[in-house]
Amino acid sequence: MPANLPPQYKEAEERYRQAKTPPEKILALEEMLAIIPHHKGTDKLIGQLRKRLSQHKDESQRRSSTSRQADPFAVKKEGAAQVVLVGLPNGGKSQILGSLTNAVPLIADYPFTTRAPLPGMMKFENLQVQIVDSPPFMDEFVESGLANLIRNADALAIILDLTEDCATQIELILEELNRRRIRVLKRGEEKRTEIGQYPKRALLIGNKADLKEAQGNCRQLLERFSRDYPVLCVSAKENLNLEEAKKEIFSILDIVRAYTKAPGKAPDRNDPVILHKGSRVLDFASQIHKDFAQKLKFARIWGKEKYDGQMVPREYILLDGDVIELHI
Ligand SMILES: Nc1nc2c(ncn2[C@@H]2O[C@H](COP(=O)(O)OP(=O)(O)OP(=O)(O)O)[C@@H](O)[C@H]2O)c(=O)[nH]1
Ligand SMILES: [Mg+2]
Repeated sequence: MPANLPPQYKEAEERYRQAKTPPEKILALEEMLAIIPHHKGTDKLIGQLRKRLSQHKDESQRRSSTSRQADPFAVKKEGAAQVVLVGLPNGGKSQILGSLTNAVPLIADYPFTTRAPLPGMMKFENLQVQIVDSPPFMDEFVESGLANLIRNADALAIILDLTEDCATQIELILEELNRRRIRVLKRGEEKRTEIGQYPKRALLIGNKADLKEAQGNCRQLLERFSRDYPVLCVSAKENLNLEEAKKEIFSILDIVRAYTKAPGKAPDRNDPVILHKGSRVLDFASQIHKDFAQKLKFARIWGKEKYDGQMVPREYILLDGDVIELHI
């Protein structure tokens, strides 16, 4: 075996050794092939890896025609919402996942590092939001899986590399999304459901703001795009502006948090009822108990726009932070 293989190669090799299913083995082998330096000393090894890869692909195809494999791109939702990170190779998606959540992704300075989605949980105030790192666009191997992952997401964070022109990246990414019938909504645009279309809210995040060459691009990004989309510049590596990013992620989720309260007692602020923006007292009641909406006589509210304890009708539309006392 050639001695001068980079440590990332060894890590990928270890993942390959531990892989249990053909898709996992394929992903690890693809990683190894992407990392391995090409020179005379590695020709033979590359040949062996390629052969093994094609054997696993054959095996995987044979298996999937007989039994259903667990799809690595089907990420089970957890927490209040699922936000998928999308972008071009090397923008820092994995670094952002690593900085915002408890997940430990592979981060590296070569493109196409990430080959399969990886979820992590981000704490924001009293909520947990699932953030999912994804392989970059332009990776043919992940084509249909990636599209389905994004279509299924509650919202997107589009990660841009501030060391390069952002308008070009945005144009490319939006085009790739449109091609897959995923449309990024502009500020204030309603999320109307249309068959076969996938409208998504998205936050544009310019990353690597710690670098000198990022300054001009960050300014341009904010100037040109903040009218149409929520935008901000961060450094995932140096922890710049990440708290702001969490806030912005929450705000594109169109979520309101409301709290239950028993008469004469204080609400439990650690345990929000999570509802879509536009939900009514009625919807809140039926989340607490399926019979409550029907039985509800009246409700009292403690909130930003009401007097404490004011009675509100069943159709009252909730705001984030409202505390509700249900009377049945
Ligand atoms: N200076 C600086 N470098 C960063 C920052 N975020 C990521 N990087 C570097 O950029 C490179 C790519 O980071 P990744 O997180 O692997 O990028 P990615 O978008 O996941 O890449 P792919 O998986 O290939 O699509 C790595 O060398 C990171 O160390 C940042 O905020 N500042
Ligand atoms: Mg990555």
